[in-house]
Amino acid sequence: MSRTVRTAALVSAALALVALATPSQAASTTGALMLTHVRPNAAGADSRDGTQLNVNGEYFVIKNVTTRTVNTSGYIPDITTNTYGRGLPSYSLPAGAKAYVHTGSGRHYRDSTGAHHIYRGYARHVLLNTSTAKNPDLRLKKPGSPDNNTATGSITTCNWNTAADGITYAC
Ligand SMILES: [Ca+2]
Ligand SMILES: [Ca+2]
Repeated sequence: MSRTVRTAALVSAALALVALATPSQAASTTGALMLTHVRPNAAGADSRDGTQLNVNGEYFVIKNVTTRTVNTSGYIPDITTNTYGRGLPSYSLPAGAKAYVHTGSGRHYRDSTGAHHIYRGYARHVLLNTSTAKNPDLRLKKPGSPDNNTATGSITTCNWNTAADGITYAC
């Protein structure tokens, strides 16, 4: 084996190890809550005859990465292309638990799998299905932060570019 071929083989093996060790997308946070997944494009048509459909089929998922209960009140989801960053409602998310944060209305609850569901109360879809102009597409910010499409107060982010119908993406 020539030196060049051997080196290439070693590099290839090293890259394969890196690929195994690192998720294709690694969620992260500098705070108590972490964005882990997002479904920007709810399954089925978003609207028909002017009526918004399946608004709760649009959501993002947060995880409490701490060892204590965290209240989600006031955390700001800042969508970087608009100003629909209504603060999250009050909800006590247990240590290590995850919550689906739905765009529409509903009663917050914990389902039989242990996942929690939080409702933001919008009457329309707010996460862009196609968002290639900005990176990230969504920031979750500390309570009291501005929804001004900047990184101020940001603790965790998610980017999806073009979202297919009814598909969930890792952040
Ligand atoms: Ca959407
Ligand atoms: Ca925004």
